[in-house]
Amino acid sequence: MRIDIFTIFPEMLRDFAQRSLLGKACAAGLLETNVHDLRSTAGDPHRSVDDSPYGGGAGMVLMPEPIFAAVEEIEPPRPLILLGPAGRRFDQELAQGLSGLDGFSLLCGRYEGVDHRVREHLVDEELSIGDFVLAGGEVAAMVVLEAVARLVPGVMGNEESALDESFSEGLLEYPQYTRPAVFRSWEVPEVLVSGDHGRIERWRRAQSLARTARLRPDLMEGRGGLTRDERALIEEFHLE
Ligand code: JCQ
Repeated sequence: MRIDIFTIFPEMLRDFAQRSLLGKACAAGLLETNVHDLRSTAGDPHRSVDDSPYGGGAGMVLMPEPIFAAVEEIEPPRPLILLGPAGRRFDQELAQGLSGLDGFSLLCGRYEGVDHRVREHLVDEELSIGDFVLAGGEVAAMVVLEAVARLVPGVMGNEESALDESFSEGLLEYPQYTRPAVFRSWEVPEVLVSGDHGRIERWRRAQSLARTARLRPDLMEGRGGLTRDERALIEEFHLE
């Protein structure tokens, strides 16, 4: 998979893409990330990428020329996605969709915004990572990059873990524990040290269901609520 990123802070994204899981995926040839500096296509000696808004007002707007020039020079993989608060909300389903493509590209907006002609005539889609305003789209691009890359076949060490995780099913994870079995007098639940794998599976399922119903009723609603069997499972472990 190839992912191209356009930004005025290329070092931020290059550094991020080289680390941890992403770095390993790139080194293994499963993923190619190309980070492009929007300043390199600025037309003036000062490498300007922003200017004040027509009609007045505070702040600066990213100019169209350097962005169009950078994108047209490379013809990066499509869709070209603009990260910004006006976009469709990025979620696990969108991450799944993007992970199935041969590639896509990310454009990081900055300042008070991007010249609207970029949105109308260059970009394919705008995505938002949530209802808050960032100084720029770089952190949002990192979020998309990481969420998608870990779903690309072969990227995660354990092939099961990316899909097995309950979020793809609309559920929260069950509680996890590791050694020691007793920490400051707090014990690991007995079922997890019982060796009864059928009961462990049912306990985990019951925990995921009960935690989702209690902590994320919106997610529970999204999957159509609890079935009779699921309610019974929760009761079996006294989780209500
Ligand atoms: C991304 N949620 C919030 C800020 C304008 C495209 O234009 C702009 C982009 C940004 C940076 O992105 C965000 C964001 N998801 O603020 C202003």
